[in-house]
Amino acid sequence: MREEDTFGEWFNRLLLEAEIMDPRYPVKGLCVWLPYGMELRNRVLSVIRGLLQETGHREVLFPLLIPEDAFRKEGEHIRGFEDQVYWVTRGGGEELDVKLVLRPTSETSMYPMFSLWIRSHTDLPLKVFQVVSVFRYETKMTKPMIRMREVTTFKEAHTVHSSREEAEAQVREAISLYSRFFDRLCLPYLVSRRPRWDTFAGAEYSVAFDTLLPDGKMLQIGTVHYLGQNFSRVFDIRFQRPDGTHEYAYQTCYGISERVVAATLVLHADEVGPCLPPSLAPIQVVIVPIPFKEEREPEAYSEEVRRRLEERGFRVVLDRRNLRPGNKFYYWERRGVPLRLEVGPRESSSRTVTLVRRDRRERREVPLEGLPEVLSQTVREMEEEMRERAWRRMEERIRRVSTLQEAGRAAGEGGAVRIPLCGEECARRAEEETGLQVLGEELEGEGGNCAVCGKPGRSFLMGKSY
Ligand code: P5A
Repeated sequence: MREEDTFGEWFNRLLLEAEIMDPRYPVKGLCVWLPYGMELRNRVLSVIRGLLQETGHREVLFPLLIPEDAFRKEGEHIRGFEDQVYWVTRGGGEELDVKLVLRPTSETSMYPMFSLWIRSHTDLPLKVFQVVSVFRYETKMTKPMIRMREVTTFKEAHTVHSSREEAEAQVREAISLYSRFFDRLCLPYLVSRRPRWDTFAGAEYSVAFDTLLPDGKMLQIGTVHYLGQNFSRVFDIRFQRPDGTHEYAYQTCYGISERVVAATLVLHADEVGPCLPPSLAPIQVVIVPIPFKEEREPEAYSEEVRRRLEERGFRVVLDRRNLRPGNKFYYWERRGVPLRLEVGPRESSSRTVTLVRRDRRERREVPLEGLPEVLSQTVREMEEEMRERAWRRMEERIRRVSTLQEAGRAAGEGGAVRIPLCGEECARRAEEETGLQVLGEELEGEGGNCAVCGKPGRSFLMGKSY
């Protein structure tokens, strides 16, 4: 999968065949979530909701439309988003007095309200999140889930604090929370601080998570931004300290989108289709009855297996359609169902099942007695292995290099590099000379001599990216 269009075609086909998303909607950059895809989306959502709620974030829902004056308040923010917004200028036949933007993200929709809510240090910290659609008029080539014009599953958190230290501690909490989230999706990631030119519009600094896709390009799967007082000054978000003085608040925000679903699908896929991490899979186990010659399928026994597993909370389908078992295997593999149980006359008479893991396709006979325990254990082992395998594959393709020539060569072979650079000026030079992108400075990384000027440097990530 070297050519970009090949990856794109493959991914579109995977989404359609797995019945996750239909990319054929007649507006560029907009797609339809299909029922099975929605179930997957909702499971992913419940993981992130759980993590946010456990760490004290409360869910809110702000309007989709933002009045022009609020949108234009923060200078950097407008410069970053101006070219990407959709405007609503008419209601029916009338021109609107106040033009409205469809939110490209919600800072300018939320922060005027924060200014009304926050009075005192006792109102802080404020930690909220919402799951909404945002609209961005993307000009690069759009791709289902990866670059949408309607991002349908934007999970954005916004926090407000009474000191810089507390807000920066929140940045670290967000990084840890997202790390745990990606671990649950069995996704490998690299964390780096973005260079100034790639910082979120209006932020002091941005930390991003990237993962490596099979075509050798990096995909940003989440970002955490320290906003400092940039927005609180323009939106007048002030609080009274215990000593009676007033101060502008310190803010952070962080977000992820359906890109994380795309990454989960492609990083655990083989030539047939995806393999979903079993704890997230809408269907965890498919039972396929295997009829023997003229005998009828072991109907009662298959039912019994299904009932036993459902009672123990597994999401199970018993596929009794009139199709050959081989066709059924293929059908469910394309949908990423992680576990398959084959039940034939032999299994029926010995009261066992044949268990097949989607990722390894190895077969194993398991007694019905104790099957739920074996499956729970298998789910844990399988996720651990999927996570490790994906990490290994990514790390193998991220080479540590010390010169720009080596960086160019490694990226040409379909990967990314860690390279020592001394700062942003040399990072710019490195981009110009290699045609690659500097993703950012690793938060934890080994230094070396700057590949551009030779001074002591820190570890930067470079590669091609979406
Ligand atoms: C953080 C949340 C923000 O918008 N405001 C609120 C901040 N950050 S961001 O980096 O611009 O976006 C967060 C993540 O959303 C994903 N993303 C997209 N996914 C699909 N299609 C798009 N067009 C798109 N744009 C951004 C990225 O993963 C990004 O890190």
